[in-house]
Amino acid sequence: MFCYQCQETAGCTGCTQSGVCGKKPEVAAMQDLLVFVTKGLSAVTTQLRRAGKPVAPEINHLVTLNLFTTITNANFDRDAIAARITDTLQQKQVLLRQVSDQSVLPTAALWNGSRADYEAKAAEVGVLATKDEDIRSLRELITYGLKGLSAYTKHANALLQEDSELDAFLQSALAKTLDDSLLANDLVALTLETGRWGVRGMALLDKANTEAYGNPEITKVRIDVGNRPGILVSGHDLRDLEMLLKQTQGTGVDVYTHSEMLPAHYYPAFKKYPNFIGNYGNAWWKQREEFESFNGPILMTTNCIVPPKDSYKDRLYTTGAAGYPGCRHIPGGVGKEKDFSALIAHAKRCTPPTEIEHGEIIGGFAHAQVFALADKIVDAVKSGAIKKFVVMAGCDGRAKSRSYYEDFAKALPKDTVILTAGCAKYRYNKLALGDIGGIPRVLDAGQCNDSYSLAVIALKLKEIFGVEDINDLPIVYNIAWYEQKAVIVLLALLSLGVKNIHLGPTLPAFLSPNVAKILIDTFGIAGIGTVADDLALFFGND
Ligand code: SF4
Ligand code: SF3
Repeated sequence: MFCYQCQETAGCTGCTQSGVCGKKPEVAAMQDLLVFVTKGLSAVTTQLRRAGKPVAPEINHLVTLNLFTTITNANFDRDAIAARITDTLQQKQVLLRQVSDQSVLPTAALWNGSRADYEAKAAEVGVLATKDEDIRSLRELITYGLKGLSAYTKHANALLQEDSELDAFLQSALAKTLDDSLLANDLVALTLETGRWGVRGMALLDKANTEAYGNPEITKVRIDVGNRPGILVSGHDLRDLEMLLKQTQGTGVDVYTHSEMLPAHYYPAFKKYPNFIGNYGNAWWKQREEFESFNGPILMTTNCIVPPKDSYKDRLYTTGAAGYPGCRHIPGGVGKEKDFSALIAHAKRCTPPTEIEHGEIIGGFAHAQVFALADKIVDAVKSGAIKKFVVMAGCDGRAKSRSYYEDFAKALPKDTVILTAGCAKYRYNKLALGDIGGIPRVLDAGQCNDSYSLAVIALKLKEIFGVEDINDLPIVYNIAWYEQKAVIVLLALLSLGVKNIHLGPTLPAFLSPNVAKILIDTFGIAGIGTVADDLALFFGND
């Protein structure tokens, strides 16, 4: 196997024996083949669109769900992934018959095989199949961005929002990663185009979430526990949470969020459920301890799954793109009502969660809430009470070096405000960092996709302060990444013209030296140093 798509890749170069995440070679192989056949299908749909033929929404959903399935920590179930390959090949064969000139298609579009062929084919089509390291780097950078974009699109689709132009772009870009006639310059341009569509994808999801559930608002979220049995929901899918909340009414079972599901508490629509208690625990990588002490069933709606301990494996359920062998999967596609009765019955047999924390955390600072506070914030900037905003969005992870982010947050000057989104926040959202004239020093917009809100806020401030360039605002960017959703967030910020983003705790292994140089020279991308050095760098001249 060879996989280097996440920040924790072995030796900062690539996982070759087994994944640091727990992905086994046989799962990596099926993921490689799933990406390959999805690219093949995308070449076919792109050709059909070129000929003016329509592509059904179900095919768009298949593409996005396939890519989502291959995101880090989403799906470890080899058989489930193989089944998606089979389904994709079948759909592709049907569409292929509508292509009049198949000679223009790449080999991935024409390949077909049965389950017995999958291992052998997978070995030919992985990341290393592209020999030139710069082309490989750019193809993977684009593919990972598209994986992140697929995840966000899938969530929007679950709320019945569609953007067929976005799907058409996504598939054409996937097809272009197969095209040997494209040179490095073409792929650099495609990378930036992917970022532009990333903004559009996040805007689509923002619209889907806020139209369905209202605008996030300032909310205090309990982090202690009640005395009834509970179900813990993790991942990013708000529609799944909504169905679960409805089905648990009157059952005597409570619902708690974990990791990236925390921001659900900020939405008005979820506040009406009396059994929606609070958030339990921290970022994804602490789940082996926290799922154990939760005592009840856990629903993983998306990444990040850590291979479970036997002590709670029978309590772990997956749905959507998520999967783990031996854990029960709750089926249901777009527009379908999922049946969570098995989890509810399971919860009733369990003891209530064991308390691991006490108190509250505050969040809900997505764009509408921040706009409502705009006068106060602008006054604080004008008076000098707030000197700078520090965007610290992105992912958390288990690497020891990530203690940097907690130390950095603690060491920030008191006249700075952290803007956050994603599970990166767990490094500092429980610290007593105080407030500035009533404005908390950590403003949490929501999940990683709500980084969109941070961009919208930056654009609003640009307008209010009348500056020409987004980089003239008193905002600095110190972003943590782990998996591929952070890649589309990064590309989206670059496409909006944001410069000098610091990215850590390490730069992606999939950036070849030449590609890294382009990002450094063009956008001022940099890694992280020590807390003291970086503070001097960000605030030295103030
Ligand atoms: Fe390694 Fe990350 Fe790939 Fe897992 S997702 S195999 S940890 S690079
Ligand atoms: Fe976290 Fe996995 Fe990326 Fe949505 S839950 S930010 S790492």
